[in-house]
Amino acid sequence: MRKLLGGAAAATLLPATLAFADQPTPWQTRFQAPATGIMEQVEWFEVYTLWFIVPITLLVLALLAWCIFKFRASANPNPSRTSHNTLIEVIWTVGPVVILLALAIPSFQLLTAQYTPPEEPALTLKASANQWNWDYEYQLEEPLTFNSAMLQEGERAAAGKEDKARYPRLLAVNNEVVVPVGVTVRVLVTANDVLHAFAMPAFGVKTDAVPGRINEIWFKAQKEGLYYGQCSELCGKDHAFMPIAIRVVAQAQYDTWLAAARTDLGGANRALMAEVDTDRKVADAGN
Ligand SMILES: [Cu+2]
Repeated sequence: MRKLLGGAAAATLLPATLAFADQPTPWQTRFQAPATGIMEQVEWFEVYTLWFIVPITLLVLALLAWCIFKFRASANPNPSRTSHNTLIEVIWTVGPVVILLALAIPSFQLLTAQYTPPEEPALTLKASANQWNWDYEYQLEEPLTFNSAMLQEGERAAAGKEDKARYPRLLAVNNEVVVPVGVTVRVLVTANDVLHAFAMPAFGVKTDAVPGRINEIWFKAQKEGLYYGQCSELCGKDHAFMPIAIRVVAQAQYDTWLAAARTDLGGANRALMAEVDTDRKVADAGN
């Protein structure tokens, strides 16, 4: 049911071209298309909550308008002295309790799910925030570490990232995080200097990056693509310029990239880009 609602909402609200890359679009008012089951649930819960918020707001507005009109001084010069009404007092006590329960139960279920990976994560990444870039560490037998910073306009040509639709200004980075599709990934988030936050809207994850402390989140990306997020805690003058980019690829592509990245990260990234961006052009042409 939740998946159905989430999927239907995503299909109607987002153009098909976003199937590959998830990033904010101009004048966007809704969420980015969900790429994880958690984000589908977040989207479902948001719509579910609106079914309470909108009618309550309209009811209160209508009651206010009715009272203002009907009981105005000119129409109602002698106000009633009524001060109690048992029935209405029971209704306005029990009603909100029922509404709060209906909101709290799915809310706590979702919160629990967000902190409970469905299985032991196959891959653990450490993301350490700096003013104003990210250090990533793949916690493998032989760890892989690299820094990821916002792509400068002057670096586009050398990096082969001239396509601004795929590598948007202020969101594209020099070195993307690469993870395999359909795999549960644990992310340990911390910071080296001040408070930052790791946020990836399409995955439904966001957590503070706190110096001296590790916060754990997880995601399981269900579709391949290039996903963008940003630091979401005001961390200084370049807070707006420390994006997060995660490339979700097939397991085989990930394995190839990982093997190559150990010796030549730039080369591994370019090879992977050439492969997935070509696939994408072919798919676009076919549409
Ligand atoms: Cu930051």
